[in-house]
Amino acid sequence: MITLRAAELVRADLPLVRPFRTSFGVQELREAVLVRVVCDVEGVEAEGWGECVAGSDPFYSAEWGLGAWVLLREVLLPMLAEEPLTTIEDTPAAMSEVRGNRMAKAAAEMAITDAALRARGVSLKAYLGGERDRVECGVSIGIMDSPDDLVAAVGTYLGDGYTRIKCKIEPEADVAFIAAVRETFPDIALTVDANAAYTLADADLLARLDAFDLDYIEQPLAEEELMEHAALARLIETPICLDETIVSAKSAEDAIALGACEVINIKQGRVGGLAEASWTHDVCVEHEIPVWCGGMLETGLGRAANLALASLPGFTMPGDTSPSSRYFHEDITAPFEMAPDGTIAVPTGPGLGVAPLPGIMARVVAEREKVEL
Ligand code: OSB
Ligand code: MG
Repeated sequence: MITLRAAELVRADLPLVRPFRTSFGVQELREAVLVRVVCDVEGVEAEGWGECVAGSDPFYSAEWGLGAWVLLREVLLPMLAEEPLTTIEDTPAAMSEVRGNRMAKAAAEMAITDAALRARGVSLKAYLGGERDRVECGVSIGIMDSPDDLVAAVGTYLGDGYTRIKCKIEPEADVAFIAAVRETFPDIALTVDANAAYTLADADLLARLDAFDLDYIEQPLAEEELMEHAALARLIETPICLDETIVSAKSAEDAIALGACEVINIKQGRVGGLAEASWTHDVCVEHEIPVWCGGMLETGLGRAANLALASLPGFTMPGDTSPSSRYFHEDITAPFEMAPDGTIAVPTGPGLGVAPLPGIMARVVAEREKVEL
């Protein structure tokens, strides 16, 4: 039995080492909404932390940090405290009355999972059935001012050891930019992410990317456009990878059945938590769809969860699981570091295996609120 005894919301503001430009805006600050819980786990009191992946504004997804904060405070955390949970896996069902709001739910689930696993001395990797000890690191590069700037940035990241390069694209910053990268680096694993910046009417333009041997093009069209992605898949050779569209294991199943994607990016927050992420993984494995772990500029807390997830056997492509230094001068946990071979170790300690460092939190916490349960 897991009983939620206390909960607190914390916002940590971490400046990014460089601005991150995408087709949905420029981000310079990670405003991470964190959930801290104290649970009674079979008589043992344990603390747990979760991170909400939502951004500062509702431009990537309908959800955003401030909305998640209010929902966690007013609805989700009080709902989870109503009665004890029999097992960790009961957590999503205990919130199922609330429609959508998957990123907020995922943050609460992560905190409870962390607390319960800490009390039991089990790592998240072991709990999820992870197999890898180390995970390959890709990097997601924001839109640059010119093809030359992008080539320079790619060169720097390759020098650091990243094993896959993903470039954000948007109309006017696509074919010429990617042509320059491919010409300079003929053999690298290269992908692009459009964050829904195109429409099916752009199919001819997107087909020009076929010349660059991309592993995939990520989310070319809008979130809801399942049929249009399936149509686009018939017009271009580059495999389509879906990100925003995949909000559950069921939606992955539907997208695969329709031929809307050949690759899937799993983000635990986007699909509503770690349990749903592992079910989504299972669907992909069953259909032989390669998966990789997406990222949302998380702090070390969300990063730890992503690494544990990425250690599952179906995660066969390098994901956006970059080391702390790609994002922040100073992370809130002990920093995740990439080895020269371009891999990061999956945490093995109980729960997430990392926790916020009080000295750093004292500098970066912008807001804190106790939740009335
Ligand atoms: O589309 O994958 C995305 C960051 C924020 C929101 C959406 C996305 C991203 C990234 C960065 O691409 C991935 C990362 O390194 O965390
Ligand atoms: Mg994406």
